[in-house]
Amino acid sequence: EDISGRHSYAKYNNWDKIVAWTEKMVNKCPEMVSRIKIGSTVEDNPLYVLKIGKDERRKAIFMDCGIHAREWISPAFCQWFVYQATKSYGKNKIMTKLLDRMNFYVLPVFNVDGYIWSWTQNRMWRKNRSKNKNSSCIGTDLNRNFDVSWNSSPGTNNPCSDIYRGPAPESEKETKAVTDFIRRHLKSIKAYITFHSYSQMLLFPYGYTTKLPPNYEDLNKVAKIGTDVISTRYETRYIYGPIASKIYPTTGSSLDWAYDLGIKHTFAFELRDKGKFGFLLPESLIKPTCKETMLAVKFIAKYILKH
Ligand code: ING
Ligand code: ZN
Repeated sequence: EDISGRHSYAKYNNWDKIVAWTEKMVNKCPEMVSRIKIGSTVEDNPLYVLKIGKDERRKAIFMDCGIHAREWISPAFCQWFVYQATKSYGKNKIMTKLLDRMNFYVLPVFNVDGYIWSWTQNRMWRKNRSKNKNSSCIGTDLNRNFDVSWNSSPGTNNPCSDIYRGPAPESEKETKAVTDFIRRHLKSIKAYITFHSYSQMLLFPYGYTTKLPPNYEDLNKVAKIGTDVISTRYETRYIYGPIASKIYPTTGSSLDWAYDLGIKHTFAFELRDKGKFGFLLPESLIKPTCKETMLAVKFIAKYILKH
């Protein structure tokens, strides 16, 4: 990988560049962007959330990217989102209205240690980098580590598995930092959106049961329109629906956890593509992917503002 050169929205940026970028965004737009350190990782890297918005407003949306190390398009989207939001404030009517009335909390890289590992040692790494007792295998899958039906899936208790749930719910510093932050801001957070790749799907609860969530009709409608909106730009086809039936059953995911905590609108994007390049999505596809995804995120935000 090319680790020289400047930060670019059309390239994948390593962790050092992303940290420098967070500082740059704050310095460029101090009245609109602030950086909150919500915790640190196993390897003592900082976990930064960028807060975008004018001040403590009634509503907020929490978004995270890069919970899985190898899904590089995901942090790329969070960076794009922050850039577009700040750039179009005062120019684009919808974005101006959104930022005047709500805050976005954006965690551009959730799994920082894993992300660094995927740049330096193993491009296909997924989990975090914590050591496991009685095993030489490394890492917990942060998206199986949340306190929701954590116990119920035997397939996730092997430390050598890519979907290892960890020794206890919220055992991982990264998970704990995020859940503590969300709990502290629960009154304002009206939507939770998490970005993965790949498969081109817009998913919502549940993963741990095939039961439908109470506001299924609502979530389904938003997801349907969201995927329609995505297709308007480059005709990219997304499917939508509950995790358990559209992709596979999962326990301990951030999406179900946030939903059961009381955030009634929670969505997971599986960004491009459908497997041709998979996790190795070429840099030439970063901008198109971000642009079409932005349309859906804006739609969801508008919906949250109205309801
Ligand atoms: N897929 C997700 C995974 O953790 C997912 C799917 C998303 C499950 C949201 C539950 C909640 O398996 C990838 N590609 O990581
Ligand atoms: Zn993922």
